[in-house]
Order: sequence, then structure tokens, then C-alpha cells
Amino acid sequence: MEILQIDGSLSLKRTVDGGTEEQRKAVQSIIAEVRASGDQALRTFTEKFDRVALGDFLVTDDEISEAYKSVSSQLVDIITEAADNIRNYHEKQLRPSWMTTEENGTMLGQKVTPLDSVGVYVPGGTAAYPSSVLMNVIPAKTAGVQRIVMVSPPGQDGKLPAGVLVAADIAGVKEIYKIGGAQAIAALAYGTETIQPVDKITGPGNIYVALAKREVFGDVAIDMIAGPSEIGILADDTAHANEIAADLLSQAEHDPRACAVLVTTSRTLAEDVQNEVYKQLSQLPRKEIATQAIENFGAIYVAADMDEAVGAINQLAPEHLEIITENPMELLGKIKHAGAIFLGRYSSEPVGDYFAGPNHVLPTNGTARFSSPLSVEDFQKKSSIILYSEKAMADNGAKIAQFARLEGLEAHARAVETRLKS
Ligand code: HSO
Ligand code: ZN
Repeated sequence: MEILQIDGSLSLKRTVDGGTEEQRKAVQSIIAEVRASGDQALRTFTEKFDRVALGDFLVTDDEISEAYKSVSSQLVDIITEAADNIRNYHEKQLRPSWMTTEENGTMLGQKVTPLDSVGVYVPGGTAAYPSSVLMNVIPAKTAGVQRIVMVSPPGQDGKLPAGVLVAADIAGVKEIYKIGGAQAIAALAYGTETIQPVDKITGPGNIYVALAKREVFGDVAIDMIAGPSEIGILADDTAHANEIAADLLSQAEHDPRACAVLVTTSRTLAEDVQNEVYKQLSQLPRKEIATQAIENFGAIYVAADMDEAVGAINQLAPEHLEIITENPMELLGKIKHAGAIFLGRYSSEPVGDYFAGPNHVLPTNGTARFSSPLSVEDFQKKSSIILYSEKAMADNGAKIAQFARLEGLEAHARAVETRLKS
């Protein structure tokens, strides 16, 4: 992890994994197979990729009860409290349908409707995060989505991780299937004998899942395709090096391609953080992963002043931004691009990953320039409402007909004019 002086701009390494031609072909053929043979194809792919033969994919109530037995009641309480915080935060995002009335009787508005059904993908292995179950399911529930389906690849024992099942139950998921990979995305998009298709698929996954989501997009909606986690920290000489280092490592441990960057006005802090990062790194259980992230995608930048530092952060447009300076609130207004902004020493990034309430599904790879965190709005759609009164038609009909003729669309003009005559 190098210390660099910002001169003009940052040079950042980040990865977008677009997949290979071979991977794309494999995904296309899995999707075609699921569309052609439904459940039978799901069984075959589950045997091939997850190495387990399953008769039935649906998680039973017994499996949920079983899961509760292997999670301590204290943890169940913590997940429940986190879920409450996430629900409270997302409820504040709800916007009602609206309608305005003009003097001539025209009424215009927007009708907000939840999606009918949503599929949430939960990855397997060490990336099976109960917190991500909450972050995807709770906004969907809050939006009013009636049918929420969860899918996740089974382990070789044919089971899903207990924490994931408990989180799903706490969040209120009633339909969970033990399927994963591109085949699960295909089943959600097109349906099989036992799985009804959904309208939108959300949730992270490996490259095959990401490619499958791109492939089915258009037939169903998808959320953003998130890249590896990122943290940008903006700090001055009031920050504590051990805390900054710990926060950088919190995201580095996610993925060998995670990105952890400190931008500071203090060269002393830069040097102290560099030392701390290596000291703490050696003590981490996931040090292999975190070391790769720190070496290949980590950087410490020293800025001449706070304006230059803020400029660098806006250029970085990080998924997570921590501002640990004397007065973080003062800088908030100057930040244009960041998925989530954590203010001050006690707002360590994992506070947001698990507990505070805001969503941890955030734009990565600089897409915070134009995208927002996952929210209730992602699970709703809007219909425009138009009500023209007789008076409004009399006032405006001729103008509309003229506009239509400019486009050479005579039938449009006449549709309006029939109202003017009667
Ligand atoms: N920081 C990750 C989310 C996460 N962290 C889940 C822990 N568990 C991406 O925002
Ligand atoms: Zn995290």
C-alpha cells in the first residue's frame, strides 16, 4: 500500500469483471436448458455445480426451525434489532401516490404500485451474508411486494446456512429455494414447473450470476450489478491511525479485488496508517484476501489541502466514504459522489453494513456518479395519471391536433378533434 502525493488527479485501479466469452456462452446454455427442461435442468445443474442431489428445492418449515436451533437467541435478537432499524429507515423512503388539480379541471398525478413479485439471490460460500438478506428483503417488504422469493445454492449437505435462513425468516420471506448460479436466475426469470417467475431479481452473486442477470434483463428487471466492496476515507490530522487502518481492512477482507483508499491532508497520518495496516493485517483470519486487496487496490493519498482532498474523493466516487476530520459536517456539503457517507470517528463502516438502517447495497466502481443505494423505490413502479376535463379539452384540443400534424400523425389529430366536435 503506497503513499502517493495527489498531483492533479488520482490514478485508481478498480476492476469490472465483464466475464469471458466462454463464461457468457456457458451461462446462455444454462438458461436455455432451464427454459427447455425446467425442474429437471435445475436438478441436473445442482448436482453438477453444487454436488448435491435434491428432490425438492423448497425450504421447509422444519428446516427453518432447525436453523433457529443453531443460532444463539442473543444473535436472533441482534438480527431482529438490525431488521427493525433497517425497516424504520426504509419506511421513511415511502412516497405516496399524488394528484394535482388545475382550475380547468385537469387532474395530473402519479400512482405508485409495488412490484408483484421479486426474487432475491443470496450467494453461497463465505459470501452468504445474513445482513444482505435483510438489506434486499426489507425494502421489498416495505414497498409492499406481495411475493418475495429467495434463492441460494445449497451446500454439499443439501442445506442453506442457518444465519441466512434465520435472517430470511425475520425479514418475512415465505418462499425459499435451494438453487444457485445461473440456473437459479433462469428459474426466477422464466419459471419452472415448481417455481413461478418473478418480475425483478436483486442481490449479488459470482460472475455466472452477474452474467445471467445481464442475460435475462429485459424479460425481468434487475438491480445494479455490484462490483467488489470499496471504502474511501477522508481524514485530517485529528484522526486515529489505528481506527482508519481497521476500517480500510474491514472492506479489504471482503474480496481480493476490494478497494481501500485513504485521502488525507496529513503526511504523518498517512505514514502511521500505512504501518498500522500491515500490523493489523498480519492478525486477520482473512489476511490472504485482505493482503491482495491492500496490495493491488489499496492506496494512501496525501493532499495539499482539504479542497484537493475533497476533489479526489469526488473523483473516486467510492461505495463507502468515511469523513474523519475535525468537523465532518462541514465537508458533507462538498461531497458529490459517494454511495454512503459515514461521518465522524464513531461511524465506522460496519455500523452501516449491519445495523444503522441505511442499505448496504450501494453503487460501486465509480457508479455513485449516477446511481443510488438500493431503496424502497427499486421495488415500486409508477404510473402517470391524466384526467382532462371538457373545459381542458376545449382549451387545448386544437393545439394538440396541430402538434400531431407536425409529426404527420393524422389519426392522433382526429382522435382529439372528435372531442372538440361533440
Ligand atoms: N460491505 C459490503 C456489505 C457487507 N458487509 C455484508 C458485511 N456483510 C458491501 O457494501
Ligand atoms: Zn462489509
